[in-house]
Amino acid sequence: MTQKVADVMWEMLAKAGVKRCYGIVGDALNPVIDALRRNGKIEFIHVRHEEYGVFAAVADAYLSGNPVVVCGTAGPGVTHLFNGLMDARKEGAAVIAIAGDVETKLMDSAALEELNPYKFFDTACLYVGRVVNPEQIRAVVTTAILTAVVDKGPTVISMPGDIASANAPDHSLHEVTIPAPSLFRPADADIDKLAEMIEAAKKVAIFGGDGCRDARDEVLRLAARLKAPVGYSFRGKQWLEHDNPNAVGMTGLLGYGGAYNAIHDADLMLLLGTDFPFPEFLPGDDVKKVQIDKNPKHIGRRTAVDLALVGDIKATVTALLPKVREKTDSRFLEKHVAETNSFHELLQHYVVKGPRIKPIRPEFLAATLSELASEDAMFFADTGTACIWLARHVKGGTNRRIFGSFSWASMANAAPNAFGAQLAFPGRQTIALCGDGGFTMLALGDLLTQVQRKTPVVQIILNNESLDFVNIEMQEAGVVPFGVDFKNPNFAKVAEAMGARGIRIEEPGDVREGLAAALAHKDGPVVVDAVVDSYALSLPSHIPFHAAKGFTLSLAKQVLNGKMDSVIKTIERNVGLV
Ligand SMILES: Cc1ncc(C[n+]2csc(CCOP(=O)(O)OP(=O)(O)O)c2C)c(N)n1
Ligand SMILES: [Mg+2]
Repeated sequence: MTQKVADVMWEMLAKAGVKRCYGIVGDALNPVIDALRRNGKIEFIHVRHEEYGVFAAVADAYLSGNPVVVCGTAGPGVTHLFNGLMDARKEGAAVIAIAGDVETKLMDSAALEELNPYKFFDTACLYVGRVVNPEQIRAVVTTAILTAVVDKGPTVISMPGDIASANAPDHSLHEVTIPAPSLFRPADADIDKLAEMIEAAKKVAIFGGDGCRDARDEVLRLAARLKAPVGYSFRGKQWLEHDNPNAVGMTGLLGYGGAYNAIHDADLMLLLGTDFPFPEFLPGDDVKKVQIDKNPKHIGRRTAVDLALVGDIKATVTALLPKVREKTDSRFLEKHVAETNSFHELLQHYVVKGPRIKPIRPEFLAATLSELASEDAMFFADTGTACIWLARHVKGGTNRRIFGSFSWASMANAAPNAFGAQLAFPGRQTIALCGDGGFTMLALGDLLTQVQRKTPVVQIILNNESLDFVNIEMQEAGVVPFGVDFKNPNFAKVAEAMGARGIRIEEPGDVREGLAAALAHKDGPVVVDAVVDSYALSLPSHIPFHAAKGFTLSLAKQVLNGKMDSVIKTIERNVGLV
């Protein structure tokens, strides 16, 4: 049989390493899906909502390193992809969207389900190819694959049904070879400048992000040589925190440890592979700053820098190391590590007292989860308070992974992320810490997908009957919390009715046993309905002035003054929680 355009497309995608396509079928896509079925090398993951499929694909692609395909049919099915593609863009995941398109004879006539893919995807995607002639297929598919993989972000192939089912040109099927990551580092002259700045500084602090992913050893070696405390963004935590004697935690709204003070107290701050988006938590001009990133757009946009170096962290730090001398004075490092240790002790308060506090404290729940999970578990947090508990109470490790919508900050990412990760790494523990708002927004319907596939995903719902993170935000801003409360069903019963395992935990004494049972369940999805305390004060490590001004709660005000211990005492005394 003559190959159709869609046959060529799937064959090229399969040869480039695509193993899964998440999505929903429909009219314009029918010839595309028929070709996928004929091809047989790429598994079709039929989800109930296209957005769920994209969040799954984002985690799948980010964690596996392989490109992953999603699909939606013309118009409405395509628009459902959008939020997930924005997430892929921000989190740096190689996701290729096959967007169904109206037949070419109908284009630009406001036909049913017609959508202009160039206009629509412009904000989210790094490349949009609209195939209106079979001769385009090799060029468009090659560009979509290579751009997604090399530039790490979403691309789109917009495919009208009539073109998908047209005969492919004989010459069109080509293999796309995926290059290994190129070595990319600044010029020697710039590395020399950096070495001079380091030599001139007495106190150097490092702040790292996801760009340190492949450079953990080099960054730790540099930190050890410079006696530099190492702080990190949420995306940098999993690469830089564990087994690192120089680790000082995170700054920002989720912050903990000595990171904030370390970077403010330094003479020189090295920003390594981070686009940390909160300038108010970064020091001003009295601290010199050097930023290194392979993406020049990340440099200098959050804070002014004294030296900008474009290159990947591993290659740059490797070239730098022979040029820097060991620093001998370790007082700066010791001071901020000590501060970090005492902060960790404070964070233990609700963990230690947790077994006796009802409603359940999320700190206790998260810390117990971290303790019980396997050494190669993968954790995903919904945007919301789950991020706070994940950042502060879930311990990383060489083989553990921590992921979420950290840069795009969409709700409802965790369950689909964990689902995609489970498909990429079958049998490995994939744990989603979900908000009840997030779970009911997107994850509930596709629990059926997990049930049908018997996918062993552990979903733990922080059942606080509130959009709690926004509740906290509103109080910070000095406005009366409004529109944040809602009522929930018993999620364990709902899960059981849908065919999943359901576990409800109301008593603090049942937390350990309930979580252990959930983690041991391998025969399909499990939903843990954990009834937790709402407005469990998030206790930021440091709050900038403009947020501080509006704080209305006296407890929160004390936190701003760094008196977390007295906050805990106040809660003990006034609220009688413990
Ligand atoms: C799609 C989307 N809608 C709204 C928001 C704003 N937002 C951020 S966190 C949050 C609350 C999340 O509530 P829930 O999932 O219940 O988690 P909780 O904070 O209560 O643990 C909201 C509404 C968002 N980030 N994304
Ligand atoms: Mg909630």
